[in-house]
Amino acid sequence: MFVKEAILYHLEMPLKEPFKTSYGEMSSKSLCILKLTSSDGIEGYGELDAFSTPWYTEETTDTAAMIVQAHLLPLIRNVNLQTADQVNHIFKVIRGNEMAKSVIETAIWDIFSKSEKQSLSTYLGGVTGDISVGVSIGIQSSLDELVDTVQNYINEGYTRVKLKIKPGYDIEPVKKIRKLFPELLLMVDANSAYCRDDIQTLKKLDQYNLAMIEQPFGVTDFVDHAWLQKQIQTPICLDENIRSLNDVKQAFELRSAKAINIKIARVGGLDEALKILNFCYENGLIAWCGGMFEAGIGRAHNIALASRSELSFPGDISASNRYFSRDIILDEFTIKNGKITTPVGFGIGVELDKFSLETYCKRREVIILD
Ligand code: OSB
Ligand code: MG
Repeated sequence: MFVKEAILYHLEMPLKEPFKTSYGEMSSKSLCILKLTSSDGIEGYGELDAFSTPWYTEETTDTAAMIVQAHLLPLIRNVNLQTADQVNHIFKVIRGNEMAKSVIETAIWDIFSKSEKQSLSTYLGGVTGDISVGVSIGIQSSLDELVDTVQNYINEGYTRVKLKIKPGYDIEPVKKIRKLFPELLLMVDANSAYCRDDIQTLKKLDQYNLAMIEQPFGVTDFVDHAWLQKQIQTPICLDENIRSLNDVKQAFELRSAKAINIKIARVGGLDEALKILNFCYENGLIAWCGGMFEAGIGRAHNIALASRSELSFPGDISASNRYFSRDIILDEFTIKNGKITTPVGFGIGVELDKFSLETYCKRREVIILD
C-alpha cells in the first residue's frame, strides 16, 4: 500500500466551557484532521491533538503540522507499506515530535483496518461492545460549582471522576467530593504542579481513597516520583513523563508509578500505545486511555484502543458533547449507562460531517505524494 495524497485540515473548535488546569485556561481547541488516500483509493483519518501553546509538551498544533509536512510525510512517500506497525519504525529517524507522528500513524491504521474490512477495535485486538468511561473536571471557581459539576456528570452516567488540582486547590475539593460521594471512583491530576516540598499535602491526599494521583511532579522526574510513591499508598499515575515504551520501563524499574495514562498522541501513535499496553499488562501496572480534548476522529481512535480488555479502568473518554456543542462526525459519541459503544463499521467506523468540518476549518493543505 502506498500513500498517494494527504489533506491537512486546520480547525479551531471552541470549547463549550473554558477548561482550567494547573497550566492555565483553555477556551478553544486547535487541531488538524489528516485525510490520507491510499493507492487502492482507501481513505484513512487521523487527528493532530496538540495544543496552541506548548505547556503540556513542547509541540503545538502549528509546529506539529509543519513537522508532518516537512519531515514525516516525505518519509513514507513512495514506500510500499506492508503493515501499519512499520510506520512507527520508519519515523524513528525523527526525534520526538510524537503528536506529529501520531496523526499520520493513526490514519494509516485506519487504512489498514479498512482494507482488512474490520473495525479498528477488532483489528487492534479489542472487544467490540460497551466501554466504561470517565470524565476529567477542570479547576472550578468555587466548591459549590465543583459539587454541581460532579453531580451533573454522575447524573449523565460517568463512572469515574478525575479532578484537576493545583497547590491551594487540592485538599478542600477532594475532601468535599469524597464526603458527598463516598463510593465514587475518584482520582486527581496535578499536571506536574507539585514538588518534594509539598510532601505533607500529598500525604494528606493519600487519605481520601483516591484511585490514583496523576502526574504530581515534573515531567522528567522519574526519581522524585519514585521517592513519593514509597511514602504514599495511592497509586501514582504518570502522564506527561511517558512518551515511549522506554519511559514506561524506566518508571517500572524505578517504581515511579503504579499506573500509566496512555495517550496515543503523546506516545507517537497506536503501535507504541499497544506496546505500552502489553508491557503494563505483563508487569502489573494499571493502564488506561487518556484524552486530549479530542474531536470525533481522535475520539474514535481512543475508543478503538480502549476496547482492549486490558484497559478496563475507565479512561478520559467522554461523549462528544462533553467539550463541543457540535462534533465533526455524523454519529456523535454518546454515553448510555456510563458506557460508550465502540463503532462497528470498518476502520475507525465514524464518518466526517463535512458541513461541520467546514464551519471549524480555517485552512487546508493538499499534499500530493506521487
Ligand atoms: O492531563 O490528562 C491531562 C486535557 C488536556 C491536556 C492534558 C490533560 C487533559 C485532560 C482532559 O485531563 C482529558 C480529556 O477529557 O480529553
Ligand atoms: Mg494528565
